[in-house]
Amino acid sequence: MTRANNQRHDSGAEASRGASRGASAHRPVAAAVLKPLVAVAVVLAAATFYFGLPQSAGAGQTDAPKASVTKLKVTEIATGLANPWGLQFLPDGRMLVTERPGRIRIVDAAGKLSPPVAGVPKVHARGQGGLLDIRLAPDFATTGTVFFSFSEPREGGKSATAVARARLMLADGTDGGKLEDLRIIFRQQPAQPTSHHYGSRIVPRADGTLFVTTGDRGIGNLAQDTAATIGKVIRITADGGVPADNPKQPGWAPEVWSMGHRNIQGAAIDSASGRLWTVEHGARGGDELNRPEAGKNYGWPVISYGRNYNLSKIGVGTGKEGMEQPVYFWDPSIATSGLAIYDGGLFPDWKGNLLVGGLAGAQVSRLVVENGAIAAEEVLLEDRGDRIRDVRVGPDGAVYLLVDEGNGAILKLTPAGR
Ligand SMILES: [Ca+2]
Repeated sequence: MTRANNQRHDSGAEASRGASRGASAHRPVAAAVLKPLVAVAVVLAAATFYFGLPQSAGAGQTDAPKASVTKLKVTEIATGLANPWGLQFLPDGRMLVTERPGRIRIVDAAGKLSPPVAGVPKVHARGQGGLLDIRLAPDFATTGTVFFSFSEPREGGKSATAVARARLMLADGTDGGKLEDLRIIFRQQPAQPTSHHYGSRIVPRADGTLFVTTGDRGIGNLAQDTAATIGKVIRITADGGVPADNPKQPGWAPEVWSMGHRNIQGAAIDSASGRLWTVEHGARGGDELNRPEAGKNYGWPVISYGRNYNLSKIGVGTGKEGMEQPVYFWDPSIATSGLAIYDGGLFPDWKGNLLVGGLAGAQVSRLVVENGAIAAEEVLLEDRGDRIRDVRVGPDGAVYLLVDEGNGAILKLTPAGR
């Protein structure tokens, strides 16, 4: 999302000022109340500018020391993809790539695009909506099962995030293959008239269940509505059921794993620890890295390090009892997108590092994790101006990136000289 979009879509703070859920995100506040609030906010913002971050930002929670510089070779291996969103390697080395308008392509090592895979359902391809992430099931080799997320058209022009599973029938040659036995296994509730903040990433776990990340649909308070599957991390079985060990807090929708998220477009499991990491778009200066745990509340829109675009405070500030702090946040925002945890062999120094794509930031942020905190950061590719939508580690250990444009591309990162 661009900074302009961020601005247009930032309705969380308004919704948090005592407004009733979902109904009054844009309710005007009486000028008599607003003026002193704005004045206080401007003073606070100025104080922050001069005296640094609010005290509750822990050491290493933002602006980490610079990591060592990596000399990279960047190769454009495919072009002609329309707003590519999710990338997944097939066992044969080819790539499945979603295009947001509603197509899945198979891309070979030479960068050749297949015709669209047949059988993709109709998607709500408006605003930030459309076809989103795609993942292979852990048993893909024997079942051909794939999962994909999309903005599903609902009644009355509304839409919501959904996840489908299907069997991918791969044909020989240049044919794109087709999806069979398609079933929707997750339907976000309730549907909304907006066309933004859909999330979403799918992360299959070794136990056969899936994490699905969602967004707040631009209505921040729904992220705190425990019955809504909006602004949440969701965990479901491969058939769409509820895993027996989901947190199931009182009043929570049974699929909810964690709550209080704004718009999670990056998620990955660290194979060493088995822990889930996510990145989410914040408001201005509030993009977050989290490690969501079962049954916890990550605070949006009650707490945030971001500010509204008029610099006023969001919710109650940066911290509150019972709400989790982000592991790390970006100020200024980079508009976080895909997340990968490096586990390849081509960059031995990157083992276990988090690689976070940035859209508006037009970069990849390499984060060095030590004892669960961020010890150092390197900004990669900041001289190119590419909006990075997804980040994947290939079977060859190279890092593959999707560039979000109407004529989008796949980039491959390898060490310089290799
Ligand atoms: Ca948060």
